Parts: sequence; structure tokens; C-alpha cells
Amino acid sequence: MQRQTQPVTVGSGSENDAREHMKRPKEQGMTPAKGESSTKLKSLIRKPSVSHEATEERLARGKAQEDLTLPRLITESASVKASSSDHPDTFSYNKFKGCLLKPPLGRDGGQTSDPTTNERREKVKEMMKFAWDNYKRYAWGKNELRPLTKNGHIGNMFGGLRGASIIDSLDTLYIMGLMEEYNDAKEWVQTSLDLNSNGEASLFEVNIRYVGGLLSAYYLTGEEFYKKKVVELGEKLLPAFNTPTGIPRGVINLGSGTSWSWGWASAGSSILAEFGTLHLEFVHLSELSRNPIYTEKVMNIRKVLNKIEKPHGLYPNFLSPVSGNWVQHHVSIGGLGDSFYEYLIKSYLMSDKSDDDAKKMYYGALEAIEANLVQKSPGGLTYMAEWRGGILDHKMGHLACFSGGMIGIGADDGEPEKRQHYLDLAAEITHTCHESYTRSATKLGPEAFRFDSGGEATATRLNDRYYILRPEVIESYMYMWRLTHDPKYREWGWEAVQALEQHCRVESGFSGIRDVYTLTASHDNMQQSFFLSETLKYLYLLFSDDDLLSLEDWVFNTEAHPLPIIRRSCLEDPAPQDKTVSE
Ligand code: DMJ
Repeated sequence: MQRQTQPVTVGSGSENDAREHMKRPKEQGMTPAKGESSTKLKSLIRKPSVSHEATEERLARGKAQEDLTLPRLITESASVKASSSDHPDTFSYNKFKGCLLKPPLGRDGGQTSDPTTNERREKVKEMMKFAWDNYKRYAWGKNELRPLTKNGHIGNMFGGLRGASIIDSLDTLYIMGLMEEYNDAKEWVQTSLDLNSNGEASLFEVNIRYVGGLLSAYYLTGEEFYKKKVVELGEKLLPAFNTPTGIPRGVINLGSGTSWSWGWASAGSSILAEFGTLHLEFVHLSELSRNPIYTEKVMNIRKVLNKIEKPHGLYPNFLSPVSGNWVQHHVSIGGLGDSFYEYLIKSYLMSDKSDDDAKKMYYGALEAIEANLVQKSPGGLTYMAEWRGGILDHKMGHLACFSGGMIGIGADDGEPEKRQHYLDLAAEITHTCHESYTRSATKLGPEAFRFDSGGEATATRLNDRYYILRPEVIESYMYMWRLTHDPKYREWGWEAVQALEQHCRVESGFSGIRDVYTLTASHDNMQQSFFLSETLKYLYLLFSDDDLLSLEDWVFNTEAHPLPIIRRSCLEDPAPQDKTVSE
């Protein structure tokens, strides 16, 4: 990432400090796209339930279908999948109409039979409660907590939307059984989440945090107001797609619908990881709103990407939304590229392995990445380098460490040899990312580590030494644990818990640190909302049984918000009348 032109913490294009760099169109000398008028969507109202228990019971018994004119909410576990003898050859999301799923959460809330694992899980729950209580006390309704100065941070990444930490926490609180806290969060969404903001927002960030968070809250609880809110918000994002190619711009004014590209992105380009990280949420928006427009928008992105020539089969990070051509040849599995790849394989998985296009694109991209980016260091560590027009930069960002988990869940069960190959690659990358943690004094990993100048898996540049409570390494531990049950992943997760407690926990919350290589802590005074949504959720799942948010039933969006897999049976029978309901 070029520091002089874009913020250091840019993850998938725009997070964190990026918000401070958002520029208005006239400052960029760009003509904003006129927002298309928003579509009035039919709201589908069902009686809201009042408590977690009541909702669970109602859902478990299939009583959610009180009004048969409304979409059906079906509780179906992987083990009671309806048989699918004649699923369609050509995959089409539009056929999903009329079939919503609410898979089970897991028995006993995912508690394991191992006392040590349970203690560890309780510890993570305590960390969540501590982070949440301090947010509530000092920053309620703001986007994030500033734990040192004990106040809230708003920033301008979410276009005037507030409560990012609340939206990002809903599902984590819910699965941890922190019901008092969850109910406070829920009440805030009902009474205070104001979507009528007029600010400039990152399309990507609003989508992964707000749309993703509200969708998950809806699917987990069945509370109807989440659905209304998320559909209302989804409508406000549509004008960003009003470009000559249909590739959305990165920034949108949620009030006027005008949109423009990031000031730091080359020549008015859109960012691969931003426009490529909408698919999962938009398919569910179509599902909930009964409006195919969301799915059409993201399918069109695919079409554009499929048409365009790819250098060595690789997808560069910058694309012009006007011409549909690549603007630069920088390729990265870390920031600016990362979650595009993640959403390809997860689109396939979320479609109950029906979306063959997504699978093809994912494997095509992964093969090109393996051929061009994957490297082995002299010390035997496998890593993903970055590619700049054919020249390798031997650097791996913390963000790129999600790829261990991604390659793991993408290891196809069709061909045993291929599967083993990808599982091995996933394990090697996760091992390298763990090394980036163990080689620091704090046992937390730097923002980026390098494999040059004699160093391996360590940050050799001063400005790469910070850690902002990011989840990616722990995310890969969680997936690798689920896939292999190798106890080392739980041990590595526990090492991270201890390091977080020792170096990031302060009197009033958790904070990032400026240098993972020194024990004299310098805190950055920010409790990122993704710490609540991702880091702590993945840790909690790591110390839970596999049936808590089973990977057979759910996919996690890139902010760790679980979305249900849409079963093939939904394609075959758009309005099933007599599905067996079972938890
Ligand atoms: C999160 O917002 C998401 O995981 C995103 O895809 C990348 N960056 C952050 C966490 O580091």
C-alpha cells in the first residue's frame, strides 16, 4: 500500500483511517454519478417476537409461518436436508424466491465437553462483555470506543450512520448468550438506528458491517424489524451502481445517492475488494425483499469481470467503472484484493454448491495466485507475495492471513488429491501467519511482514509494526480447527487471547498497539468494531463445538456475520409447504 496516497490501515480498500481521507467529488475533480431513483420495496411485516427464548422456541417449532402469505422461515439443519434429485444445471439466484432458511445454532450453545476449552471460551466471553460494557458506558451510539480517552469515535466511513459497534456486536452477543447486552443492542437498533443520514459512506464498509450485521441478526433471531431496516438500507446503496459498466463506485452519499471514487484510487477507479465484496449480502437482500435487483447488480459485476482479460489469469486491484478496464496491474491477496476471492468461494458455498460460475472463477483465480504469488522462503515458510506488473513484492499483510481459512474451506471435496493439496497450502499459510505472531515480543502480529533483507515473517519497516486488533490470523485458526481438529490451532488461539489480554486490554476496553516488537505499550486508543464482530467471535467459535454456527449451514461474511446457506431444495420448491423442522 502506498502510504503517500492512501491510508496505512486500508484493508479491503477503505477501512479505518481511510474514513479520514474521504474526499468530495469536487475535491477530486470528478463528476459524481447521478443517483438513480430508489425502488420502493414492499415491506413484509410479521409480528415481532419479544424475547430471545420466545423467538427461538417459535422458530424451532416452525411457528414463524403464522402468515402463510409471507416468506416462509424454515429451520433446517444440514442433517435434515431435503433430497435434491434434479437440481438445475444452470444456476440462477432468481429462483430462490419464497424460501428463507434459519439453520440451527448448535446444541448447548456450542459448549464443549472439555473443561479447559470451556474455561477458555468463558474467558473470551468475558472479554466481549468487558469490551461491550466499556463501549456502552463511554461511547454508546457512536461508531467505536476510544478506550484511553474514554469517549466515542464517529469518523466518516459510514456516511453519518451511527452505532457501528452495536450493529457489529449483535450476533456475537447473541451467540455468546449475553442476552441483557443483546437486548440493549436490539433496542438501540429499534429506536435509534437512523438510516436517513445524508453523509458520504464507503459502500463496502456499510455493506459488510451494517447490511451484514442486520442480516445476521435477522436470520439468527427472526425479528422482523431487522429485515425492514436492512432492506431500507439496501435500497440506499443501489445508486452507487449507476455507472456505465454497472461496477459501483466506492463512496456514496446515502441521502442524495450521488457516488464517486476514492480520492486515493488511481484515475477514478473502483477497488476489487470493494465491488467484489457485495455478493453474499446482496443475494440475501434479494431474498428478503423479493426484489431481484440486488442479485442482478452483483451478477453484472461478475459478467464484467468474466469478459475482461486478466494478466496471467490474475485480477488486478483497480478497475475503471467507466471503461471496465484495469487501471493498474497491482495484485494482492491482502488489502485491496482480499475479500473478492473470499466472496467467490463463499458465493459457491452459500449457494449449497450450486453456483458453478463462482467456483470456476475462484479456482481460476487461485491457480493464477499459486502460479504467480505463492512463494517459499529460504526458512521454509509459505507466503503470498504481492505482484506489481510482474514484479514480486515479498510482503504479506496481516489482512492476507485470512487466506489460510479461505483456502481451507475452498478445498473441494470432489477430488481427494486436490483437496489435500489445498488443505496443505491452507495449513502452511496459517503456520506462516502464526510465525508472524510468535516472532514478535508481544506475540501479536504486525500489519505487514516481509521476506526480504534477511528477515522472515517480520516487519522490517517501522510503519508496518502496528496491530489494530485485526482478526485474520485468528480467523484462519478457527477454520483450520474446524477442518482438521488439530489441537495446535486452539493452542495458537489461546496464545492470542493471552497476548490481547496482556498488551491490548486497558482500563476501559481494548486498544490497538503501535509496535508489536516492543513491550513498552503504546496504545492507539481505538477499539475497532471488527474486534467485537470478528476477532472475539472467531475466538469464541474456536473454543466451541463445531455445531455452533456449523459450516454446513452458514457462511460468514467478511466481517464475520453469519449468513445461512441457501439450500438447493429452495431452488426446486420455491414455497415448500411441509418441510420437517428440527434442531
Ligand atoms: C474487516 O472489516 C473485514 O474483515 C475486512 O474484510 C478486512 N478488514 C477488517 C478487519 O481487519
